[in-house]
Amino acid sequence: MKIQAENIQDANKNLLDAHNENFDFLANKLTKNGHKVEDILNKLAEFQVAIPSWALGAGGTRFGRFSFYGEPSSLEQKIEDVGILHSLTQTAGAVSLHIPWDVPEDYNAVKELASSLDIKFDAVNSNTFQDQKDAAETYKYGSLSNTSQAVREQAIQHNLDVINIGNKLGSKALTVWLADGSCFPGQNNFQTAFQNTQDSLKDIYKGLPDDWKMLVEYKPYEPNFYSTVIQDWGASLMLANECGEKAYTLVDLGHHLPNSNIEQIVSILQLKGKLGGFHFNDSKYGDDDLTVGSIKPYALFLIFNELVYGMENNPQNPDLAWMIDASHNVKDPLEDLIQSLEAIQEAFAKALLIDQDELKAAQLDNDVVKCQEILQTAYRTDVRPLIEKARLNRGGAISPIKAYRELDLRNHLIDSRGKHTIATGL
Ligand code: PSV
Ligand code: MN
Repeated sequence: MKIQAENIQDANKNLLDAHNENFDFLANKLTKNGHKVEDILNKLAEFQVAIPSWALGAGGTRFGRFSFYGEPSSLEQKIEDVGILHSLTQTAGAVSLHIPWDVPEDYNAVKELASSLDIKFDAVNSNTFQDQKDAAETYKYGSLSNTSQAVREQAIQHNLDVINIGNKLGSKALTVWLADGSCFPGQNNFQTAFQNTQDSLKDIYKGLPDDWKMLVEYKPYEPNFYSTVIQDWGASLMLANECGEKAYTLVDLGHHLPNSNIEQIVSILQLKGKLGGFHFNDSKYGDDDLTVGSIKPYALFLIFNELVYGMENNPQNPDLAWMIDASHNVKDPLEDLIQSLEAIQEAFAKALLIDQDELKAAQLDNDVVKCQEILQTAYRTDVRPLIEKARLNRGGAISPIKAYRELDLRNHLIDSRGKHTIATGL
C-alpha cells in the first residue's frame, strides 16, 4: 500500500492556516534571537532514522502479545509500512533488517520496492540470541562467548552471512548485540567469556568490507540476569578498539541502569571518534522499550545537545546509524513509531536552538545559572511548528498521527492483508 501525495495534501488542508500562523510567529521570534531558521529546517529534513524491521508488528512481552491486526507478514510488507511512515513523517527514510527474521527472497524486487519508497537499508542486525530451526548448535549458553568452539564458529558464520546479505542490499554496517552472559554467580568465567567474545568479533571483523562499520551494542542485563558479557560502554569500547578502526560502540538508550548519565557517555565516545550508532526508546525502570520521549523527554534533549555538539565539533566521529528500538503491545505499532519519530525530531530541533557559543562563554565564566538558563530556554521552546514545516516542505503531513487516522490506514492494511497476520520478530 502506497500513500498518494494528494491524500496527504487533503489531510493537511484543515491544519494549514493554523500551521502557517504558528510557524510565522515562531520563525520571527527565532530570527530576532539570531537563529537561522532555514538552516534548522534543512537539518531537520536531513535527519533520517531507521525503522527496525521487527518493530512493525506487536512486540509484546513474555506474558502476552496483542496484535493491532493487519501486521506485515513479509519483508515487502514491512518495507511498505516503513514507506507509510516515511510518506507521513519524511523522517523514516531507512530500514534496519534483523536476520534471519528478514532474509530477502528476491533481492532485486526488495531493493526496487525500497528505492521506489525512498528507503535505504541501514545497519543489518545479526541474531545469535535465538536458536534457529535446524541449527547444529544451541545458543542456550552463549554465542560468540561460548566455551564451545563449534558454537562460536556457528555464530561467527552467521554474522558473516548477515554481512553478505546486507552487502547485496547496500547496507554499510553490521550491528552485533549479544544476549551472552550468565544467570547465576559462578556460571561463567568472566575473563574466558570476554576473551572468547573478543576473538570471535575479530574473526567477524576480518570479513567486514572496507567501507563497512561494525557496531558493538551493550546491555547491562536481560535476558541474562546476573552478568552480560558486553554489559556497558567500557566493555563495548574495549572490544571495538581491539577489533580496529571500523568498529564502534552503539548506544541504546534503554541499555543503562537507572539514572546513568547517557549524555556524558555519548559525548566522550564522540570525542574519541568511537560512537557508531544510537538506538532510541524510553524506559521507566530498565529496557522497557517505550515510545521515545514518553517518560524522560528532558534526558533525550540533553543527549541531543551532546550529539549536536559532537556532530559539529567532532569530525573524528563518523555519521551515526540512528534507529528506533522499541516494542509495542498496547499501541498500533505505526502510531507508536510516528510518536517516536516526532519526539526525536523535537529533541533534535530544541538542541539546535542552543547557542553553543553563548553556552561556552557561560561555562568559561563558571556562570552555572546562565548555563542552565541557556539549555532550558531552548528546551521550553515549542518547536513543533518547525518540525511541521520541515515535513510539509518535503510533502509530508502536518500532523502524521491525524493523517494516519483520517486516512484510516490501519483498516486499509487489515483489508488488504487480513486480520490475523503476524510479523516476524520478537
Ligand atoms: C536488544 O535488547 C536490542 O536492543 C538489540 O538492538 C536487538 O537487535 C533489538 O533490541 C531487538 O531484539
Ligand atoms: Mn538496541
